[in-house]
Amino acid sequence: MGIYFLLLIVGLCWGQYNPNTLPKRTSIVHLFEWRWQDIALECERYLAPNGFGGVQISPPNENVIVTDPQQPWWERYQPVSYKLCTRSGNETEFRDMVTRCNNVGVHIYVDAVINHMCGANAGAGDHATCGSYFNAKTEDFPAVPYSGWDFNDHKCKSRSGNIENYHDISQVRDCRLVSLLDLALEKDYVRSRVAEYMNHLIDIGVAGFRIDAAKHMWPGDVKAILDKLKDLNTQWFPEGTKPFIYQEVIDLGGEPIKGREYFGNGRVTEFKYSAKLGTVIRKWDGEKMAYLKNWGEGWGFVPSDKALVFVDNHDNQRGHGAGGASVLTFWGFGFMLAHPYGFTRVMSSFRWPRYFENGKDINDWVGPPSNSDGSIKPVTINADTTCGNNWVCEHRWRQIKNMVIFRNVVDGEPFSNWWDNGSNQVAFGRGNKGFIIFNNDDWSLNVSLQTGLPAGTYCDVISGQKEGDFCTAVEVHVAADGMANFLIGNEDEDPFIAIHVDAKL
Ligand code: QV4
Ligand code: CA
Repeated sequence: MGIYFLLLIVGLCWGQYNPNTLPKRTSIVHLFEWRWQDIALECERYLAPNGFGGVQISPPNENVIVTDPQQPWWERYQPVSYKLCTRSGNETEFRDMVTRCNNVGVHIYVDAVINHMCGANAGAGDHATCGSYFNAKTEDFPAVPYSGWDFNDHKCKSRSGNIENYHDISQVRDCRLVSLLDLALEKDYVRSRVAEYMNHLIDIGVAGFRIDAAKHMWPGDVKAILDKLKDLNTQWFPEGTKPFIYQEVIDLGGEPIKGREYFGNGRVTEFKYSAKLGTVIRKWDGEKMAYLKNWGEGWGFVPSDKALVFVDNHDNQRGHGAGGASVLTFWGFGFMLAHPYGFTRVMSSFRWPRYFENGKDINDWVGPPSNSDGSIKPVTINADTTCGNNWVCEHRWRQIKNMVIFRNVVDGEPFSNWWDNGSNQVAFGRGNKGFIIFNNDDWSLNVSLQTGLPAGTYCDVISGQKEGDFCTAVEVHVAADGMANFLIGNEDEDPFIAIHVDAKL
């Protein structure tokens, strides 16, 4: 009885840490603000062929329409109901996207905004993406339905009703985050409305959820909601598969609320990861890449199997949330995708007209590329495979796409053959499947190292790639004893080289 009981318990709790991607699919991409029909197309034409495991989508539930400023990206973090209609599309388009992406093995992860409804100052009327009536002042959301009884007003002890002190854990959970009406998640009625919404998405075929603002919910309340969730749709997932759960808990240290409080529910976003990687690669605070030898738990991060990691996210690209200052965009992708720590998420964003005043981008609110009627512009694909209409499509940059593939190829291989020059030239391998080397010093790198790889000619997947029987750029020759020579000028466009066994001639 013992072993079976243990397996049952492990089986019951193990699921929500597992990203539910197909085997050897080790990353997801955040297609921030993309329309559902464009995501469906991208799954079929690009993400499946290039080994992406899934897509994090913007919140799919009805949100308030903010007019001052004009439809900011963050209006989607102000729910009005759980109806599936937003500027990204309606329920039919949502269902089509999930089906088509699942059918090519690219799974869908929903940004679930379940801590709150819209801002207290959002007014009353039907200015919402599905036309539902609501009244923020009376806390009336008939399209759910929620009424004043379903919010935390009586529980919050702060003067303004908003969170004023992040050192008071009750305020952080029971008061309003920037005035967003805070749901009373201890009530079974509210938990049931939220679970209904998430189960509707599970029925359609989604693989998991980003839990927005998880720090602002009591871990036990989140657990009570998750315990109401169904297993995933067996049309695409094995019987008994639990939804993948990753909770947004910004914990850079210094606050009483810690990421580890949420481990019972699933993974957490490890914000220390992108903040620290940014300082190391920028050589701030005396940091240097040689210190990355014990990267991961050695740096005080959560355990690897509890971490969702990223280099930048939709908030800190804009100075919202935390970790913004040191966050870098491109360099970090290479290191993150090569290193075994955590489950990785790649950010894919849109351009907006940045306008800095006193060091702050006052255009940080600007929403996705859109037409005069407010509809979001389609993602057009140029002849050179880049995106048009001001979609950045970082996930299509050769270096990033190739490192997503690198991570798939080396999946399961140990971190090995570390080398550093005591400064900012470092290298490491992944067993006998891959090897990467960086030069972040102000002088060139010229060194022969043990790669752990089988002998042969490898195409560097950063400066180019393997096409047919040729390398389009730098080649690396690995000798019979696994040794190879690396030359990286510090002026090189991308001062790092990555090779793996699927890029071997
Ligand atoms: C403003 C004032 C308030 C005032 C209020 C009412 O700031 O003090 O009380 O007016 O007068 C938008 C505006 C914000 C405004 C608020 C309510 O930016 O100025 O308050 O609306 O009208 C996103 C944006 C927020 C945005 C919010 C709702 O980042 O700027 O607020 O959406 O539209 C913490 C949390 C963390 C959170 C992070 C941003 O711990 O969980 O802050 N990150 C997640 C999401 C983030 C989202 C939310 C949470 C809220 O990643 O994108 O906030 O769902 O660190
Ligand atoms: Ca709350």
